[in-house]
Amino acid sequence: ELKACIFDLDGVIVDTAVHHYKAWKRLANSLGFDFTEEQNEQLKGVSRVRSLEIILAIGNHAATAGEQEKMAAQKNDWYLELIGQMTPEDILPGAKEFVEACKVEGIKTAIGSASKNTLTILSKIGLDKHFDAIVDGNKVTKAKPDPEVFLNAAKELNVEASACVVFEDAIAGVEAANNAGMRCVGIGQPAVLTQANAVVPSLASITLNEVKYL
Ligand code: B16
Ligand code: MG
Repeated sequence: ELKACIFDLDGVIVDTAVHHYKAWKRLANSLGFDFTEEQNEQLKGVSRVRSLEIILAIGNHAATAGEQEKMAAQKNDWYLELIGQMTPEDILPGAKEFVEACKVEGIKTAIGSASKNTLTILSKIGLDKHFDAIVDGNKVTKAKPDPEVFLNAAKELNVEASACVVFEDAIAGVEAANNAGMRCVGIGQPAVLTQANAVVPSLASITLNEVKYL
């Protein structure tokens, strides 16, 4: 029986990937190397600290722990400038409608995101009051594919894992859902999100009724 839907934020509710990309590219360029949109795919669902490590490896750029901390903070400042421009129009197709349908049917909702900027983004797009629980990068210690973020969300909702469905756009996120013992709807391409129970291009392409029978 379906009791709760847990949504990843970036790539499921809102498309922030382009802003992450611009800020990381600006950092890479400031260090003297380039960072392509294709390479940016590797950062989806990955924490800020781990993203920086990946970028520094791409540029073959060594940095001390202190330097890395400053770089991550600089990237986040640039990222915050970019997401400061976001409005409710940046909500991905079908996302708000799907969350509202959950409410009508008595299905609980939560956000399960790696982002430490979750609350800022949700208030920018006007969805900060729409979820029963918000578990973000400030509340977890282990990154996806560890199931911690989704298990904590289920706990806050007081629902068992087997009654939850996760919505994820990243491979690591789908794995985290599997590791949590939850069903998972992939948002993206079936060839990429092979471990999901179903894959759709956006929340506009699936109904709550279909999710119940996954
Ligand atoms: P921040 P999600 C993830 O969010 C993003 O997909 C990933 O690209 C980003 O590096 C990570 O959040 C951390 O974000 O720098 O804002 O803390 O997909 O788990 O909602
Ligand atoms: Mg995501």
